[in-house]
Amino acid sequence: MPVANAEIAAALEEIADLLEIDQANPFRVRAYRQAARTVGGLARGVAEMLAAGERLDALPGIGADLAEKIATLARGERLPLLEGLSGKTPAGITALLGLPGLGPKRVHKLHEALGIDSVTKLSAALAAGDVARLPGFGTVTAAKLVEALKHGAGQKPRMKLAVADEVVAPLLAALRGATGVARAEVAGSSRRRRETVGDLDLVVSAEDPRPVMQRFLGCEDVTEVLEKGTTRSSVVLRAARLQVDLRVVGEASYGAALLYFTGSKAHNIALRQIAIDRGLKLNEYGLFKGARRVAGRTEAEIYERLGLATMPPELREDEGEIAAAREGRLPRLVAIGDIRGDLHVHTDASDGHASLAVMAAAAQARGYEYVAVTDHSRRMAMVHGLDARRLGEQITAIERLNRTLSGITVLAGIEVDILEGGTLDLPDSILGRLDLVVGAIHSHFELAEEKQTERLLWAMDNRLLNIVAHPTGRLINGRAPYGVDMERVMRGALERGCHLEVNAQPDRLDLDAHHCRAAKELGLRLAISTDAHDPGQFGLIRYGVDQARRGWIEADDVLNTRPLGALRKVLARK
Ligand code: DGT
Ligand code: CA
Ligand code: CA
Repeated sequence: MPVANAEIAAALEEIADLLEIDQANPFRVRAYRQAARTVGGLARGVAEMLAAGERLDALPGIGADLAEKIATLARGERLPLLEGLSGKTPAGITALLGLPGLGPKRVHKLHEALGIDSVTKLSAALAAGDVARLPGFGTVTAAKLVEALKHGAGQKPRMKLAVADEVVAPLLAALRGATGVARAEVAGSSRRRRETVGDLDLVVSAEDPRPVMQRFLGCEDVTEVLEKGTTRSSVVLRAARLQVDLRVVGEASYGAALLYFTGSKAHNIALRQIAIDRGLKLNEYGLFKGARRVAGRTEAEIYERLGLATMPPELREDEGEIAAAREGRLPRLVAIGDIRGDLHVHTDASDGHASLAVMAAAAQARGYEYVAVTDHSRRMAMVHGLDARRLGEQITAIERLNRTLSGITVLAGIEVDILEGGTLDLPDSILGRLDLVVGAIHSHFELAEEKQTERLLWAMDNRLLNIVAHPTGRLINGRAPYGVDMERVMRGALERGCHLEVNAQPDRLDLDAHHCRAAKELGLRLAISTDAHDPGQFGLIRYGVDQARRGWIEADDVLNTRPLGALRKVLARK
């Protein structure tokens, strides 16, 4: 199976951590960290680049030795360096690095003096006062650590959904190919399309569980078997150390098992209560009246017996979906097929990797009716943001391109910087010539909430601004959202005829599902956009749609489900 870039980056990052704890040469540590960032930021898969005969040592900061190691990881092979280092260092110790005040030297010392090799042991030692007493630490350092641990520091970050998807597909393919397997699906948070997943839960139906279980445990990606049984097993996968749970059931229980392991836990508990109220019993084997199974083959028949309409996994969070299902008012969630165009796309005029024509062709190949080109504005100098002159040239180029195209319209737009005071980075004279203006914050993330909120409201006061891109600025596992009163921003947008974006980049997903739900309740329409930087990224729309679905969004709540004519009317901001 192709190894995901994120997995390779995680392995390189782990090497850097382990080298650091091992007190290796800092330059060597930095080289691995840099390489992890480089690989993590590539637009294409390393495996794919190697298959095309491209040289990895042509990448910035990657020499022959690193290129070789990256290629080994990309082939899914074990890396002796990593194995050697992990063998030397207890598994939990890397989680200690990066806690406030804990560099490699102190981690080393905690291990040597107090035998601390995990966050759990650190917590215990802190509670006992051992850390504060250790020379070179003291009460201040200890107090900071206690505070950080209280806020979830040191916990393994959850895997981004898009990375998990790359892992799921080949696993399911392997299981479906095993003897006797009738159905196989991923359940859990992955099926509910949460933005990150803690572990994977696979459900398989087979009358004889042995062949599929054997195939599962024998997957080349498995590095550790946590639990091994006839019908249930748990393993840890190699590079990203992701846990995967497998449950094998008979056909008659498949729907019940899928329902149970899809969750969420809160949804399950609510369903079980409804069953009890009807004198029934619900578990992962079926819905039972006494000893007789009355449903279990499919999820739908179980919901039906419980008096509920079947609902998509994205809604199953016990946040009102059960009442809605009972009363027949479940939303008809937006689907990928409803999307008629993308409203946030970059070209090589700024930081995209492909030309205007190539991006337009890719949008057309997806069957889109329109695509908006929205390169960065001049403030983003490091990515060659467009000034008024270059934007004028791009508008002309788009007009020319549109004359050669049929079936798709390229809209002229911009992702204009929202400056610190809320003004836009380009004059109205040029913005007014565009089909749409997307605005975004790329600086001064640290402003106080009141200021940041007003900055966005002022920006939206400009009648030329249509959509605020990635409205909170968060990066999943990377950067907290900036402080902003999103409810005020949403109300402000609604009053002004402005809109907010659901950015589909897997590390953004911004707005998130809860914001989507809040927007829907207000009646604020959203754009779901990929922010594509190359033609391959149009497919990321799925991730935006999935989060919107988790937020109960229907097609009509989305700007870019509209035909071009209707979209233009909305964008006119009359
Ligand atoms: P994750 O893995 O943290 O991203 O989240 P999930 O939702 O995949 O949770 P996980 O893997 O712990 O369990 C998978 C599903 O199994 C969960 O969504 C619902 C079900 N489940 C797990 N524990 C319980 C439980 O204690 N009670 C009930 N009713 N269901 C449970
Ligand atoms: Ca899970
Ligand atoms: Ca699980």
